[in-house]
Amino acid sequence: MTETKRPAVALVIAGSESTGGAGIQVDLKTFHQQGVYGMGSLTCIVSFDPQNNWNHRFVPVDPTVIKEQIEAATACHDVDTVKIGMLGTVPTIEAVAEALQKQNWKNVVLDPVLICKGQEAGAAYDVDQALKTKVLPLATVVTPNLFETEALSGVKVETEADLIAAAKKIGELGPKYVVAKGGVELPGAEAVDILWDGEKVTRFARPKVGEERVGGAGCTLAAAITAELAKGASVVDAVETAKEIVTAGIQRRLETHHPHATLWQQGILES
Ligand code: PXL
Repeated sequence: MTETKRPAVALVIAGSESTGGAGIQVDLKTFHQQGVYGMGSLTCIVSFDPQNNWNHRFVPVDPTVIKEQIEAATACHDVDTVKIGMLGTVPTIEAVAEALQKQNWKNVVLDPVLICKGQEAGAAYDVDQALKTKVLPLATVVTPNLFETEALSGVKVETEADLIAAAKKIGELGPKYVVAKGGVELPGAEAVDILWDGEKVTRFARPKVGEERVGGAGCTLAAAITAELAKGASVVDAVETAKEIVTAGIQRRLETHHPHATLWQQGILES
C-alpha cells in the first residue's frame, strides 16, 4: 500500500443550527472544504422558529455530556487545534473551560458568540462575563464581530480607528491574537478586519459585497482560520485565506426563506 499523507485534524466545540447556515454544520463544512478532518462536540441545539420571526429556540446540552464528547474526541485523535463557537450558558462555558484545560493546545480559536436572537437578554451579561473571564484567557485567537467587539472591549465602534482601539483592549483580556471584524455594519466601502497581535495591526479588506448581512460569515471565517492553523499556517496567512474564502462564499451566497442569505463554503472553488 502506498503511504498517503494524513490530513490535519481539528476539533470544533459549537452549537447545532439546523438550516446549515451557522454553528457546527458550517464549521465542519469549512474544515472539510479546507482539507481538514473535523471532529465536533455539540454544546447546544438552536432551532429557528419560522412561525415566530425566525427567533431562536435554544436547548443547551448537559455540561457532563459536553465534557464526555470532548473526552471522546481528544482520546480518539491527537489534536492540537480547536475552534469554539456558540456556548450560550454559564454552565456550558465552565464545562468547556474545564475540558480545554485537560491538555495543551497549540491553537484555540474562539468565536465569541454572545447571545442568540430569542434568548433572554438578561442572560447576555452573565454569558459575556463568563466568556471574558473563563474562556477568553485560554484563546490564542478570538474573532469578535462588531457587536461582540463593543461588548468585550466596552469601546463604542463607529470607525476603523475605534475598531483598532477595541481590538487592543480585547488583547488585554488574554488572547494572543484578536481579529476584530467590521463587517457590513462598519461604515465604508470595504469589509475590514483588524488583526492585533499585541505589537502590530494588520488590516484585511475587501470591497463589501452588498450592504446586507449574510449568515454563516462569522462561523466560516473562524472555522477557516482554525483549519489553516491546523495545517500549520501562520495566523496572518490563516486570516488572509479565511477572508478570501468568506468573500468568495458571500459572492456565491444562497438566497433563503430566512431574512438573510447564507454563505456557500465552496464559493472559493468557483471564483
Ligand atoms: O452565527 C452565530 C451562531 C453560532 N452558532 C449557532 C447559531 C448561531 C446563530 O444563529 O445558531 C448554533
